[in-house]
Amino acid sequence: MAGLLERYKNYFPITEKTPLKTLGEGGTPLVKLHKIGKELGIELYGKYEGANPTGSFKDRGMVLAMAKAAEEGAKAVICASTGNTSASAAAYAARFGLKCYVLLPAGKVALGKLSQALVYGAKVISIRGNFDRALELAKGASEEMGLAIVNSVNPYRLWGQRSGAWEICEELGFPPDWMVLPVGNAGNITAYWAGFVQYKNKGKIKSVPKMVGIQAEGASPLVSGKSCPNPETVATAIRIGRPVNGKKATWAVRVSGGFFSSVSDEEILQAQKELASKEGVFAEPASCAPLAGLKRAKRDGKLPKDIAVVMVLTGNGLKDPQAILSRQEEICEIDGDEAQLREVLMR
Ligand code: AN7
Repeated sequence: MAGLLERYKNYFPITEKTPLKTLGEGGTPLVKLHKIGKELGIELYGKYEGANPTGSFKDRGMVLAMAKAAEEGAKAVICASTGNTSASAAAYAARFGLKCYVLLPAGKVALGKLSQALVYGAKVISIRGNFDRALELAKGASEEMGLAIVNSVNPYRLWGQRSGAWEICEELGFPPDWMVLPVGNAGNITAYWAGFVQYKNKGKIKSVPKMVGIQAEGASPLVSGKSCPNPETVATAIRIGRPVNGKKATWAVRVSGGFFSSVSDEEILQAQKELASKEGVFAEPASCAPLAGLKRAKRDGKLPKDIAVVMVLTGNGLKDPQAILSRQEEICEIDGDEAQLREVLMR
């Protein structure tokens, strides 16, 4: 399958000099969630971004950011990350032949993501501090040392991530009524909105969905309107207190007629379990904040009936096995013995 850069050549700022490499990003499944949709009284879909090459939506933006960095002659890239950006940056840097530095909040990155950054050969630097501090350091170093920064302050990242919105319109044949995303640095929700607006301006769709952003209660600056100095949540991907794209995202949410809301860690983990056990779809905790948000909207009487809703399931559940195992009841263990097995199966 052609990569994103080939497929959307006419929609991206690509020149003859842009190297069109790919790892097969994009083209992810739009999964209809029959049971949960019925319970909520809506037509519900999940855009399963965990099917990207490094297991998250970051690959859509990273392929373009890395191609442009290579085109512009960069030798090395840098990013701060709660995990997924670092995994994606490390993989695409390897693919494009660039050196990669990643700054991670010490002890707060899911194991799958950390393993990825390491195996793809990035130089991993663990920062005793949170993501927001790591990003300040990365920005400073990028300016001082001339490294290309591949966080979502890089406009190509968000441009590439618009492709998720385009795929949804193409597959459904229409834009959804609501588009619901988990929000950390607020880049993806901004990118989706820009993607829908671009398609509307091209005459490909007639309307833009209401953009709905869900944050974790312990890291919800866009709900409270105040930055959050000590963000905390089980959804470490969105453990961010000062979203760099906060202003743009607030604008997008407002003009689209959507809203921001927050959900507790307990609701996030409950939604994760529900998505996996009722629909067979395993997404990491942050990715399940949208479902928790929809359930809350339903309880509060704010969810209209029969609307078409798409949630972006931003990252693969395998990224963070500890989120499951630390809550799992003890696993049934027996000897290699037929009688014992029979006894268990009859319970
Ligand atoms: C699974 O990797 O910020 O609101 O450094 O990994 O665009 O930040 C990750 C963010 C949602 C939030 N879901 O997206 C990083 C990082 C998952 C994520 C988000 C992230 P933005």
